[in-house]
Amino acid sequence: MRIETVPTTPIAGQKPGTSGLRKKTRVFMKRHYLENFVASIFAGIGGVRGRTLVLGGDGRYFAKEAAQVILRMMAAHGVARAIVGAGGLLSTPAASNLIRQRAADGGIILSASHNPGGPDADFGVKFNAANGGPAPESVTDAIFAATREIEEYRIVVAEDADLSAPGEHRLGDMVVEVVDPVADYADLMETLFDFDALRALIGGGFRVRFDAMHAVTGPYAREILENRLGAPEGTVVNGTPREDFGGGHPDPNPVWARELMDTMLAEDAPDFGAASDGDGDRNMILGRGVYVGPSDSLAVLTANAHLAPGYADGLAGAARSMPTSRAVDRVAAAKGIDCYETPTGWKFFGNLLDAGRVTICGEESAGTGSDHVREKDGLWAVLLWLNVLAVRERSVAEIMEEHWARYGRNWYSRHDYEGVDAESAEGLMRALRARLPDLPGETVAGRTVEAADEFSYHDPVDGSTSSGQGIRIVLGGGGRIVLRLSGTGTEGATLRVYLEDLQEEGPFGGDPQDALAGMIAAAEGLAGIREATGRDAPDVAT
Ligand code: G16
Repeated sequence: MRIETVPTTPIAGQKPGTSGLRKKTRVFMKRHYLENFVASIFAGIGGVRGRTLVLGGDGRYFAKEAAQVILRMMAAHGVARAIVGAGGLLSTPAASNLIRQRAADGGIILSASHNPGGPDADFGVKFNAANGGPAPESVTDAIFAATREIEEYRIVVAEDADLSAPGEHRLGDMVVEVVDPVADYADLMETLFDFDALRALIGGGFRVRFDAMHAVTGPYAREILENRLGAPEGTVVNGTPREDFGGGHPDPNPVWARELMDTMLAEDAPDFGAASDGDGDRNMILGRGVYVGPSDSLAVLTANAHLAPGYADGLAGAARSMPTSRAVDRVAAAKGIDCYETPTGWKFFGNLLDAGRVTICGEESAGTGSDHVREKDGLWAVLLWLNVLAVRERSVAEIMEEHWARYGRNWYSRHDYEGVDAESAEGLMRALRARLPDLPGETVAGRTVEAADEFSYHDPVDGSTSSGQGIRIVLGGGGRIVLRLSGTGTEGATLRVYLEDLQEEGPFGGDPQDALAGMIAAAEGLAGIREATGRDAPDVAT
């Protein structure tokens, strides 16, 4: 085996964001770009000699080439065994599961999640630690530090490894173990949910539609929903992973999963609809004629999880990211369990899950998950919903009505302003930050400001502090406005404005944009969004 040592120099801007390093695909394809970052991961985790690492991803454009480069670098840096999903595929939750099941030292996932794929779209690389979860900030900081000092990397000179089917090969001294990407994950799901009840539900004529958005979840959904649960062929649509996700935006929300929305809002709609994103960790839930927002979904699942066998003993606690609505807090309070508020980013749930403080976690960005892996998990959320529906024998719409009647409705919407000039976006945040001390007591859009601060998280498990995690303004009557800049965009800045308001008495129907009109006006009044972004309306409102 010939190992080449390639001299290189640091490349600016390789700082991992909310979820790994995401850049334009053409940036990743530049000379040394991928290699520098991968060698920096190896350095940042203290070297990889003798270690076992998992490798996979959502199969987007450039992933095949990148996987071969990474395998050659793993071999050259002394990795003992690489466990790779056949075809280079592994959904993010399946990768997390594999790392845990095989007691690997971590894994590299090639994905830019819900961002589009293709030569002119986005690519990403993230590292997950031995617990199966996204690397914590201490590790991503070490990786970033390594990117700024790198002088060389090593790579073996070899033919491409055959990743087409399960089997074992050698690349120099390293074993390349190619595994079925679906089987272990599907087996895990069978341990958590009542598959007999689900088979009976579906066999009884309950109609399901799952939109895989041409992304990685297709093979997983087909195996679980169609093969193991007996749903008719065609239940899973857009189920073949494509390098460019069929030219779409694999983001399961009412805007990007319009086709599914239209199907579910039509008269002859199926009973249950769901979608997942590029790498299979996000989910969207719908019933006939009803869309369940991610924050509400987290609250409903927290209230009902005990109905599934894997959670029959109850939940240790719940956690949500700060911008996620406080609907789950109301459920946790009623159940008498702790509810933690963490910064945006699944990595912040890891310590709470590892310490057994929480069982369920979720985010407004369409992520829900539990302690079964250390990532959010799209199909898991779908199966838990189905399990709840099977036990409760209610429609999705009825479950939502009953939930709101009991806990009240936390109206919620997120407004995104994408590709905004970074300096203007930062200027808006700076100006608002400066006003925070004076805001409490002021009246905005008819409501009194009760509290205003910039969120700082003190991890109760490892004692670390993460500051600058978004501005939150709490208004009387259950209103709240949160503003932060996204950490997953690849162009300019994305300003996210999260709007929430509480209604305690029914009727609960209506359009969230109408119910939140007061909050929307208050946000504009406080932050001057139109002027700073140059936009009259958000690019995406979900
Ligand atoms: C990632 C993170 C999530 C986060 C989301 C949005 O999701 O894993 O924890 O909520 O990005 O982050 P931001 O608001 O900074 O763009 P994914 O599905 O893209 O990996």
